[in-house]
Amino acid sequence: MCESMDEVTQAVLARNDGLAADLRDELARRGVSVVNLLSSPGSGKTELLGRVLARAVERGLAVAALTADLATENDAHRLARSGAAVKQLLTDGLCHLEARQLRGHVESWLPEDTSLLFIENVGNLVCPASYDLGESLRIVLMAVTEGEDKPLKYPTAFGSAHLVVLTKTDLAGPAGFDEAAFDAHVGRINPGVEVLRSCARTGAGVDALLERVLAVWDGAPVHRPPLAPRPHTHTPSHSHEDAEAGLVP
Ligand SMILES: Nc1nc2c(ncn2[C@@H]2O[C@H](COP(=O)(O)OP(=O)(O)OP(=O)(O)O)[C@@H](O)[C@H]2O)c(=O)[nH]1
Ligand SMILES: [Mg+2]
Repeated sequence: MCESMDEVTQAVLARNDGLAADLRDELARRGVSVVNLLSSPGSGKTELLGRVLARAVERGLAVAALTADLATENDAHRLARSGAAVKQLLTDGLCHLEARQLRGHVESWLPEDTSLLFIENVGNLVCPASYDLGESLRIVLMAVTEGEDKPLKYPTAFGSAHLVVLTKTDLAGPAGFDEAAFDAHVGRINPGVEVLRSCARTGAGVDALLERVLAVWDGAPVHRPPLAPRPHTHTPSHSHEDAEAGLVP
């Protein structure tokens, strides 16, 4: 039977949802909370996460981080300076992480005593938004230099966030960033979601972010919108080469 591209995509996403649900159960059994960080490339995920991990290590918390990249191990080297357990996950060109990629690392690498696992997703505000990774908290970051209209342009990502973090606030003035418009846009896409402000250069917002994550870990209620509808139709687990070769209908 010849399936349409949309049917193939829906099947891949449904399979990922099933694996993510299993992973969530397994992580809960081990007492691990997962925080999934999503943003476009260069928004400051690694810089901010490095600071959050360092604070967590100072406080004696058992934290770990998996960072995903298409091609380099740069971010793992940066994050490892925090003293936390860190691993690079290479996606070999795939634009997002899937639950199946995570499962092996959770089984083979994640230190037994880990309480909090941070995942830095591939820098991309489109594809990663459609993939549940079994996370307890999904954080979507955006830098002031990206423009206040981005929540409206990327509704799947912003609509599925449990928490939004505005980064690089030191550059808000030079960038002419309109904070009121940004807040209004976030509120339109994801009513009631909390927005934190941060600046990795000064450390502003680092403690607030860690407290927010720890509150969820302690079972505090979090604003949890359902995952937004998935307009994204890019074929996920099949490679572009497969599609080009006509292997995917
Ligand atoms: N001025 C300023 N620059 C920052 C801040 N946070 C990060 N940067 C810079 O922004 C650039 C990108 O930061 P990264 O942390 O690598 O961004 P990323 O989101 O991890 O990027 P990818 O992993 O490639 O998606 C780097 O040059 C950082 O030094 C900040 O708060 N203020
Ligand atoms: Mg990074």
